[in-house]
Amino acid sequence: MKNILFDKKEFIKCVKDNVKTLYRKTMEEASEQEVFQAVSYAVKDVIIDNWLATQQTFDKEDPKMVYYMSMEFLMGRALGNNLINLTAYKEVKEALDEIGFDLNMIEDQEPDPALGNGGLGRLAACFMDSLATLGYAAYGCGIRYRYGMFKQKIKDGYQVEVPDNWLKNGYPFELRRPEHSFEVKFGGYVQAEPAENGRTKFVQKNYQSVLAVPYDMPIVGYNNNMVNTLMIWDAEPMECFELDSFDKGDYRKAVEQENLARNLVEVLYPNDNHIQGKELRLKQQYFFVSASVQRAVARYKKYHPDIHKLSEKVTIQMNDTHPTVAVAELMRILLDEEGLTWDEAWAITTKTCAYTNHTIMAEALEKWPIEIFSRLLPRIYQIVEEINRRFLLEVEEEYPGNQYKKDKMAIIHDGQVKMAHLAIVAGYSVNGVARLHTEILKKQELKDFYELFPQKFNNKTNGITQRRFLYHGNPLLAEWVSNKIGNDWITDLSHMEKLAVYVDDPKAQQEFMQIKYQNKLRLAKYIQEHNGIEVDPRSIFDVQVKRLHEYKRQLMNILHVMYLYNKIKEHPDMEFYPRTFIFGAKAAAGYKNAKLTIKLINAVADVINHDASIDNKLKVVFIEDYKVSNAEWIFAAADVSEQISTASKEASGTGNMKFMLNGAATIGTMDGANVEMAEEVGKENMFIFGMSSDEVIAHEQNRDYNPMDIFNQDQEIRQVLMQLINGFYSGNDTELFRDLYNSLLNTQCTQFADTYFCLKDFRSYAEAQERVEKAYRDEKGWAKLVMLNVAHVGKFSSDRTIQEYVDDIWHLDKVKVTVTEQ
Ligand code: HBZ
Repeated sequence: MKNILFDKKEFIKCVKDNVKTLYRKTMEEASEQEVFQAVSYAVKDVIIDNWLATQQTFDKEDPKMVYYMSMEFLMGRALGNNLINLTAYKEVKEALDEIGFDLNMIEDQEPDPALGNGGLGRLAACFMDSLATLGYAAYGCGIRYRYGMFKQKIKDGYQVEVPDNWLKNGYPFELRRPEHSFEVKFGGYVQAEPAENGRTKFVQKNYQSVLAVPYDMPIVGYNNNMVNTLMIWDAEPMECFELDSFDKGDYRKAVEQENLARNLVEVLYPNDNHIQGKELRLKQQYFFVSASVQRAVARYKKYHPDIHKLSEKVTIQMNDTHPTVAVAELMRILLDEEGLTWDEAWAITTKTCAYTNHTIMAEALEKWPIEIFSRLLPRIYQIVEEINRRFLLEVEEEYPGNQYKKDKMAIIHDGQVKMAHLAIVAGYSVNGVARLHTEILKKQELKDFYELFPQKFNNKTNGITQRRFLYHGNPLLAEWVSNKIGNDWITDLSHMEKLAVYVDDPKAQQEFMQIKYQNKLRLAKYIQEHNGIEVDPRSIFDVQVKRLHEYKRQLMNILHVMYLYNKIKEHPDMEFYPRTFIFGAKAAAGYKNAKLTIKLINAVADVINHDASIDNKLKVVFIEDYKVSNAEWIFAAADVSEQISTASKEASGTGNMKFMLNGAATIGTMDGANVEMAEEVGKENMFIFGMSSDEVIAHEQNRDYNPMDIFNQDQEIRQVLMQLINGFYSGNDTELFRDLYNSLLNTQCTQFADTYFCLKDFRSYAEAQERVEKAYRDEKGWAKLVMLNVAHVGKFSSDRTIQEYVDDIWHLDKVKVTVTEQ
């Protein structure tokens, strides 16, 4: 397709004009940040025409739309990605080169919009990219947090959290849309009043409210003119205070409303797979959900007279339970504003809302105390109570007299509102994010619900977008792949299969490994600049980057590094292929053991990296502030990908797929999507170790695991553990790592010792690492292995995942956008 939208000369002129009008400067005078802004506005100009055309096509063709509701969208930088998807990256790079600017430098000026924690938020971002690329009408609905995920500094080995003021220079890709603002009400009480139709209507009184104002961000599809919208909501005080007459002139209340608006969207909660249960968090949830549902209904009504057919044009996907109040909010609108009966409203809601579960970790299951819930959302609470009452009648009918079942399945029980139960009862689809995960949901966590509603349950194995994580992040490999098999992989990753014919070709192998080496050089330079550590690009780059969580077992990884160090010290002449262990991870601010693990990794790095006697055989690097932008470089440079969660705990993982796409070999457990990766590439082309999920679950149920047995029998493990409490890595401060030691060996108040089986899996892990080393020594064999991984990565594109959501859950219509120059 000819790129009618991009003209080099015009583009340069536009950039220069932008610098002039935005900053009253010439290009020579402008700062790098100012040039970034000017370039981004020029790119936005190009996008705007497609965006308009897309909206016009929607208005004309009236396709069914998905509203993807998520508390988190971990978008990462937009400039480079937008250029890739506009198929204008090369041209813009050349244009900027001509006037003496380096596109990479300019891209580097963009803050990472980090409105998410980790996997769940990044998945939402990949889904937005795939929806636009596949030509489906979609709105992402989220919150415009003033402060996103904190920036991480490492001081004296400890994590320090620094606020992420990503909006401080203004964000060029967003568009404020005040004409689509909605009021959102909190608190007060509900009054029953007689309605005209003889029924009762419920009116919220004496409430506080804020104005939800959307900011739209363009989501550019790849080479198809399509531009979808991510709408993220800001909160502003209501202009005229909508106070009851009784409250008029109530200054205190007016100030409270202002404060509410300011606090609501102030900051993203930095917890991954963990719920804090803070009142403000529930306010955030209702705030963006209410505004989004109101907008969805308003848009539908603009074009359609019959609200009963809402589900033919609108579907709402709830990204985990965080937006689950959507079901009650939709009921509220249908009952109180549209005047429908309960049965009518319920029939619509249960055809419109669908739920994705992302975790089985108990501490991540959302439960709200009814005190908070009913005080903050009185009408919504009433509706949830009614949903619960009717649902329990259904349970009674199915299991007469079974009080135990009712207690277990109730939406409201023990003084709490259980959001997952609400999502399942009101949703038409419940999906897990990898096959193993979905099976565990069906057989264990959600067994009762699966028994009652088997038709609702389905699996959608996660995926990632190859446009960001290969095309943009690894341009050398992307070009190589295109040279070998053409460009089709960009929009259909299954084409990677065609690389299989090259895996034994010595020339192709050599090219492939040369590219990996170049990427390792690029990362080594980054590490030198950011960490001041010199690493050898010829060593094995062994990488674990992801959120820090005990179940992900960064601790087991670093314990293994300590074990290797002991071995090398004891046997200086043993064969050992040099390795660089690279970590990157943010820990939730209040998560003690996670933060202490970061300190331990840095402490071990400090000792090992300064020990000249080991001849640079081992290096340990902790990359500060792991985020989407540096992740792209890290994946590209990895030889070994650590996916070592305790089996059954990682719902899917998506980093695993990004490494595979970039030609790294996985060392991992049979957990999450690793299982399906092994199925695609063959177990023999991965380094699988550890207990199966069934074994883990059996130990948990039987409570028959005692790590002390291992400590007492395995002298090498014992030595490593003793080094946690003998000051070896802590300048003689024997207490510094005591909590980690205790977590591995002593039963904690609520949890058994070594909850995540680090010691149980240790030997098997160490043995798998020996296999990795042996395999790496065989250069040809290694090249073949990692090339096979790339060739079999096809399934793990988010394009495939989204197509499955469309086919099985959403049933969207494909849209084709044509642009005529306006
Ligand atoms: O969702 C992750 C899973 O751990 C991971 O296995 C999966 O691949 C990914 C995408 O499906 N879950 C999360 O990232 N969860 C959260 O970030 C989270 C954030 C806030 C919460 C609870 C969970 O309150």
